[in-house]
Order: sequence, then C-alpha cells, then structure tokens
Amino acid sequence: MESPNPFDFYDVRGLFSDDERAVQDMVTRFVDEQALPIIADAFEHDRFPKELIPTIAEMGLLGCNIEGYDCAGLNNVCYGLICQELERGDSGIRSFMSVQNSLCMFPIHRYGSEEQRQRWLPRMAKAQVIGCFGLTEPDGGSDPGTMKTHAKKQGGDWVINGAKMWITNGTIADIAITWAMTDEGVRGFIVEKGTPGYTARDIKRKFSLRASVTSELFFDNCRVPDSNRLPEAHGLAGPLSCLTQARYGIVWGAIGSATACLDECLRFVKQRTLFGRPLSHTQTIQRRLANMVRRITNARLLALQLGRLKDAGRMHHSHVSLAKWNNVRMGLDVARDARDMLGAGGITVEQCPIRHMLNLESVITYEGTETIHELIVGRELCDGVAAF
Ligand code: TGC
Ligand code: FAD
Repeated sequence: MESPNPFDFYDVRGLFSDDERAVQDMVTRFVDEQALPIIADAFEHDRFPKELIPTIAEMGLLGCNIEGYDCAGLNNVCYGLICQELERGDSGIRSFMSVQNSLCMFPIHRYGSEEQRQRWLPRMAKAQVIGCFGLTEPDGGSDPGTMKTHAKKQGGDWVINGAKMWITNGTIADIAITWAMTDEGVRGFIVEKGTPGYTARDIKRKFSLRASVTSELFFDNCRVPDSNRLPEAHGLAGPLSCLTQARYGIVWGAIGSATACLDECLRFVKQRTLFGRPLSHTQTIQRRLANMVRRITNARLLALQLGRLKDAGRMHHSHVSLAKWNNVRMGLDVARDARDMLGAGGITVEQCPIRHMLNLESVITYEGTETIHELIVGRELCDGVAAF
C-alpha cells in the first residue's frame, strides 16, 4: 500500500467530486504559476498584487457560488477549495476574494432588489466593480450592534454620518456595503465611490496582511438615494449573515496556509544536517511534524463536513464559529511551529511560515475574534445565554 500523502493524510480529496477536484486543480495551478512567484515581494513591500485580479475573475472565482448574473454557480465545497488554494498563496489574496464574494456580492444577491442585482453582480463577477464591507468601527468591532454610524432619512435619500475602520479593499473599492443604524435599526447601503461626503484612506504600517489593502472609511453627510439601500436587510442579522459566509471561507483558507508551512518545513528538515544526521531523523522534529499533520487532517475533515452541511442547507452559524476557531488556531499554531523549525532562516520573507504566521494574526482577529467564536459556541451549549 502507498504511503499517505503528508499534505492530505486521510485522502480527503478522494471524497470530492470530479468537478470539485477540477476547480481545485485550476486554482492550484494559478497559485503556483502566478501568485507564489510574486507574493513574498508584494508582502515585503506592503503591496496588494492587483495584477492577479483579472485572472481571478477570468477563472470565475468572483461570486462563484451565486447562481445566475454571470456567476459560476458552484457549490460551497468548491468555494471552500478555492479559498484553501488562494490562502496557500497568501491570506491577502483569499481576503480579496472573500470580501468580494461573501461580504459584497452575497448581500446584494440576498438582500438587494432585482435591479441592484442586475446592476452590480455581473460587473462584480468580472471584477469591473470591486466592493468592500464596512461594519467595524474605531470604537470596537466585536459588538457591531452598538455601531455609531447612522443613517437618517431625508426625503427620498439617506444621509450617512460616521466612520468604519479596518476595511479590506477599502481604497480600491468602487462600492462600499455600509451598515448603519437608523431609527428602525441596522440597515445596509451601497455607497458608491465618488459620492460626496464619502472618503477612504489606507491604514499603513501593518505587520500583517501586508499584501492586502486595509482602510478607514469616512461618511460626512454622505447622501445616498433610497434605491441604494438593500431593501431586504433588516437588523443586525443582515450583516451577521454575511459574516457567516466569509467565516466559512476562512475555515478552508487556514488549511491552505498551514499546508504551505508544512511543505516548507518538511523540505528544510530533510536537507538540514545537524549533529551528524538530518534534522528530520530526530525524535522531537518528527513529533512536531506528526502533530502538524494531525491538526491539518482534523481541519480538513471538519471543513469538508461543514461544506456538505452548507450545501445541504443544514449549516448553523455556530457550526461555522467552531470551525473558524479550530482551523485558524490550527493554522496559526502550525505556522509558528514551522517558523521555529526553520531556525534563523525562518524569520525572513524568503520562507513562507513567518508571512503566514503574521497574516493569521489578522485572520484570528477578523471575522470574529477567537474569543467571540468560543462564546458563540458556549452560548449554543448553555440555553442561548450570551456571555459576551
Ligand atoms: P445577536 O443577538 O446574537 O444576533 C442578532 C441577530 O442576528 C442573528 N445572528 C446571525 N444570523 C446569521 N449569521 C450569524 N452568524 C448570526 N449571528 C447572529 C441572530 O439570530 C439575531 O437575529 P434576530 O432575527 O433574532 O434579530 O447579536 P449580538 O449583538 O448579541 O452579537 C452577537 C455577536 C457577538 C456574536 C456578534 O456581534 C458578532 O459576531 N461579533 C463579531 C463581529 C465580527 O465578526 N465582525 C467582523 C467584521 S467583517 C470582517 O472582519 C471582514 S475581514 C474580511 C477579510 O479580509 O477576509
Ligand atoms: P475589539 O472588539 O475591541 O476586541 C478587543 C479584544 O477584546 C479581543 O481580544 C476580543 O476577543 C476581546 N473581547 C471582545 N469582547 C469580549 C468579551 N465579551 N469577553 C472577553 N473578551 C472580549 N471589519 C469590517 O467590517 N470589514 C472588513 O473588511 C474588515 N477587514 C479587516 C482586515 C484586517 C486586516 C483586520 C485586522 C480587521 C478587519 N476588520 C474588518 C475588523 C475586524 O472584524 C475586527 O478587528 C474584529 O471584529 C475585532 O474588533 P476590534 O479589532 O475592534 O477588537
């Protein structure tokens, strides 16, 4: 019998359909041929590699799990595999795609009018329109129900005032899905670039997600027509349901980061000779490698079952919380351990673990911090009593 594949120890890929494998292979090739050759340099120079966008769009990855509107209509397992492969390249590339798909196209599709869908989705699928999602505010992101940004109805328009912070794609976005408090509760608005009173500014000096644009958004008497309000979004459940979609992608993405780190680490310990033998022949290193593979294997199985539940319409948002918490923690621990096993060389951008490790420090914070996800699962176990 063949030895197991270290990167997919239980042959989880064998559980995918031919179509799912074909989608994965296409994105694997893209990452190997186009993303990996440029990503370390982009990260080092704090630059989002925009040049990858046209191919991401040509491959049909934007809005890939939406039916119609020039979108690919893939299932959610495919969407997960796309996130996994993109994040094997870099969390920044996956973030770009997550925001466009889960946080911008999803709410327009789910909560928008038919006119809004026709207007925006086909162009977003082709990357002719880029989106960002403004929920978090400077005063705290974990509790968006207390947002200060507000929108006031004036005639047929809404006037938005406030600020959003830590917004992926902010300055490159043509539209901002903006969540604001109104007299009737939380509502979502499509704010178009160039609208008077709306500005965006990049956040600089990040040590994490350097190959990604992160911005602040400002709304100063920004007037948008009622036709730019998402008519079906009522209350906090609107934005939170978008987070469920994006968190689902992260569950898979973290596996990609961890696999990239394992790959780099395995190659290194097999060629590094210390104390007269390859590093890979020492007991401690083998235990650490085995531990990485154990964690990655668990995460793969968790992600696949989550994807199958989602495709069957049986996924609860607390399922996603458990998996986001588990898989991102797994990714971060694997990346840190890989970084250590590479010795001093592991602190440079030449080897990927430190880049993934730094990125995952954001991933474990955004889309709900680890603590928030623990508390979401805890609430589910304790009769719905929230301990936030
Ligand atoms: P709570 O009372 O729990 O919920 C209010 C209403 O929403 C419903 N709900 C959800 N619906 C769908 N999906 C979910 N995940 C949901 N969670 C809750 C809930 O049933 C209720 O509905 P209804 O009809 O009864 O009104 O609200 P709460 O204020 O107690 O807050 C709960 C908490 C803490 C879990 C929530 O605020 C939270 O998730 N906080 C974390 C915030 C967060 O994750 N922010 C992320 C911002 S976006 C981002 O980080 C993008 S990074 C992108 C990238 O670059 O990849
Ligand atoms: P806070 O909410 O202030 O939390 C601080 C600490 O307190 C955390 O450790 C948290 O776990 C802990 N904590 C909070 N509540 C409790 C509690 N009840 N009990 C115990 N501990 C608690 N947001 C968007 O809207 N759109 C985006 O596109 C976006 N992109 C991002 C990109 C990057 C690179 C980053 C880093 C963030 C991004 N975010 C985005 C924001 C992200 O969602 C928030 O950072 C996150 O929700 C946490 O909010 P906060 O940073 O304000 O931390």
